[in-house]
Amino acid sequence: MDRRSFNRRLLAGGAVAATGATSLSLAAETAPRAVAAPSADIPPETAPAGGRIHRLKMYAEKLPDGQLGYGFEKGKASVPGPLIELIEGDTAHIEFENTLDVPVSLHVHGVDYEITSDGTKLSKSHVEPGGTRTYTWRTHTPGRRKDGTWRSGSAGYWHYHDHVVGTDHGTGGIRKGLYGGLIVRRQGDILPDKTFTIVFNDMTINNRPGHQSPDFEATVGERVEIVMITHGEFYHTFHMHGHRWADNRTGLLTGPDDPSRIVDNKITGPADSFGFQIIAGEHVGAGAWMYHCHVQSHSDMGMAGLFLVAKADGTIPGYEPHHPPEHDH
Ligand SMILES: [Cu+2]
Repeated sequence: MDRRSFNRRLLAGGAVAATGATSLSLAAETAPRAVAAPSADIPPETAPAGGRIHRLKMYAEKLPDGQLGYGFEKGKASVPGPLIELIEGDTAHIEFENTLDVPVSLHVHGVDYEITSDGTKLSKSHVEPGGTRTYTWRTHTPGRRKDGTWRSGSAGYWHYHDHVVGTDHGTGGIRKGLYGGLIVRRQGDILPDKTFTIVFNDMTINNRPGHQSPDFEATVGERVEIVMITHGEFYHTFHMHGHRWADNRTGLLTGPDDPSRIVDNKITGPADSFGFQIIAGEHVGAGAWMYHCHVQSHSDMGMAGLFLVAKADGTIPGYEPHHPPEHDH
C-alpha cells in the first residue's frame, strides 16, 4: 500500500485516530516506501466532501524525559502531539483524559467550538487530574451571508495546545510539549503523500535540544506536506533549502495567473501556523537539504535540521547519517 492510498483511506474512512504514527517517534520506518511512480507524474488525489463525525480519544501524558505530550493512545504521547486531519463540514468529538498530576486542557485554533470546549480555566473547560472531558470541534465550508458578504471556510493549517499548565495561558504546558497540528482541508484540496509537523518552540524544533533537531525523509518526486507552527517567546523565520512554495492557504498555486507570492522563507511568531506542499527534489534532485530558522543566532544555536530527499534507489547523495530520520504521519 503506498502512502497516497494510506492518506486517502484515512480521510475517506474518517479514521483519524489511525494516524497513530507520531512525529517524534524515532522508530525506523518499516512500511515499504512508495518509489515506483513519482507523485508529480500522476494526477493527485483530492479531498472528498466533508460532513463526517470523528470520535477521537486523546490523552495528556508525562513523557519519560519529563516533557509533556498529547497522544491518541495511552503510553503513546509525543511532541508534537498527533496530527489531526478534518475536511470542511466535519465534526470531531475528542474524549480527552488527563493522566497528569496537574490540571490540563485542549485549546484549538481555527475551528468552531462552544465556550464549553474552549479549554481554559476562565471558562471552566479544563480537565482536573484523572478527569475526562469531551471537546467538540466543528468546521464549515465557505459561504455567503444574507447581507451579501462572504464568510471564510474552516480550511487551513491550524493547531491545538494546552491553555492551563503553569499559567492560565498554558505557558508551562506549551513549553514542555503540549501542542500539535490540525489540518482542515477543503473538498478538492490535493492530498499529500506524507506530512511532517515542524514546531519552532522557544529555541527548539519540536522540543529537541539545539543541534539535535529532527530530520525528515522523502523520496524524489513525493508530494510532501509541511505543517509549520511556532510557540514560545520568540519570532523566527522558517527557511527551506532548494524548495519553495506559494504563500497562500494551501501553499500551492491555483493556476498560472495565481498572484500568490512564491517564497522559501517566512516570518512566523508565537501561535502562528501555516503549511504547504512541495515535490521533494523538484528541479534540484536528491540530497540532504537543510531547513532552519533564518534568524542567524537561532540557526547558529542549532535550530536547523535536514530534509533528506533520497533517490529512487534509496540513496542520498553526499549524506552520512548521524541520527535516524523522523516518521511521517
Ligand atoms: Cu528562530
